[in-house]
Amino acid sequence: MRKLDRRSFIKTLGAGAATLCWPLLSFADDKSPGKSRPNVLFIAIDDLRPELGCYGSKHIKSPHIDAFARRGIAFDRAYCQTPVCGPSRSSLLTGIRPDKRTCNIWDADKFAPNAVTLPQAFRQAGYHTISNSKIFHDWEQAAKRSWSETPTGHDNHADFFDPASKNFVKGPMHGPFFEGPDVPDETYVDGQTCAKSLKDLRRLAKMDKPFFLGVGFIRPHLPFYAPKKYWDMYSREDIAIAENRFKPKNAPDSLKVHPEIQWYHDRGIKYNSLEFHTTARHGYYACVSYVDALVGRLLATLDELKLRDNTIVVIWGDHGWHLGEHNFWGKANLLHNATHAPLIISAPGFQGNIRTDRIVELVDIYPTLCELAGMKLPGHLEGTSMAPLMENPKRQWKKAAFTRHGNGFTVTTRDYTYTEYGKDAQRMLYDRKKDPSENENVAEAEEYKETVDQLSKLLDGQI
Ligand SMILES: [Ca+2]
Repeated sequence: MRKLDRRSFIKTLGAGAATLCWPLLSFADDKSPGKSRPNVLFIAIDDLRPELGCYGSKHIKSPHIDAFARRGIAFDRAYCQTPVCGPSRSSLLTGIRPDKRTCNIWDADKFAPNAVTLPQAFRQAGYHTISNSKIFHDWEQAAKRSWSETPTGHDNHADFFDPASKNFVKGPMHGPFFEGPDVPDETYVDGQTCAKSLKDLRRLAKMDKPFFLGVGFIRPHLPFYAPKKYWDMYSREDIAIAENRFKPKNAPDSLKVHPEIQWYHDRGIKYNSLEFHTTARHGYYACVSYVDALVGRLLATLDELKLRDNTIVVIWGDHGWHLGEHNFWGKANLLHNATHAPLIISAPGFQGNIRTDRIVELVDIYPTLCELAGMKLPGHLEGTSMAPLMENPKRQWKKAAFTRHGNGFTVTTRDYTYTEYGKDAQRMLYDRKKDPSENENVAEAEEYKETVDQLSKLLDGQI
């Protein structure tokens, strides 16, 4: 058999799965008038890992997202295609996987300059499309063709409002890594994004065509800035820190921590000290609860306007995050915590309060939304519509997800995370069934030789 490159293989894999499911689906009439199509509320939460009440985390206060999950389907095994904000979004929003040429490209214009983007496809289908704050990371040309109105940017996400924070400035863009002043929600950019989105919803509800409203929340992305009341939802002494504050045993040199948190001032707290771990977790959790409250307002307004029954709602994170596991803070690596993302979808006509443990990828969101809205799928898409899985969450589905970062290629299966790094052939295998925290790389262990061989072939598209 000719050895396909990874990208061709993955495309083939996706097409195969789609063919398998196609006859079971019912499509809306593609020529139906625009207003008969469902609206889309597309909520991106930056750097949110699947550590929420609805994902089984009892220590996190996320009541609004949890309530939303009870009305939709939660995907327990959703994976990004690259664990960095801009490239992940470029892939998701164009429906194209990162290849060697594009894997670290932040700018959707350079990633796939001619691709019909997800919002563009909806715009072409008669939707009014709006982007508030961070949907694309960089988007000048993509924005022109994707959105019906000029998008609001996300440049002021690091502004600080605690007067004390001016004493902890590390650079022109970087103040302290956390603050929690007693200010209204609208002081920070996410509160403003929410307020504008609520106004937009009221305006869109009166339009004679359906809408695609993209709402991008910046938090819990660094810096951990949230109003005091969200910090107060947690007691510092109750915050449990990561137990595995060490690099995985036998990890290759290619596995590196991303330094992002150290770009910000540490406020005198020693990096990776116990106090640092506790404080940083507290800040992340406060930001999650802040954004959760804003999500609650969006959904309450959707209900008030009686739009929920005709609106697809998607909540997604662009990748995972390390909260001190392995003494890592951030993304940009190929361990499970960095590639595993939250994804919850509710759609008219689909049962709520269900979840699936089948493997899906963020590149699947584009075809899914097109199908749920009864639109034709653009031919360039490399993901697979999850609509059949939403109908039957236990059906047979993808056996693996694929992620790239730099020269690293990762395949994630139900039980394993396997990575190969470039020409120097460094590799990592984590047996997540035995070692869910990924504390020991067993790629070179004799007992895993056969597993490595199989996963390597899977990565190369040979099986
Ligand atoms: Ca991000």
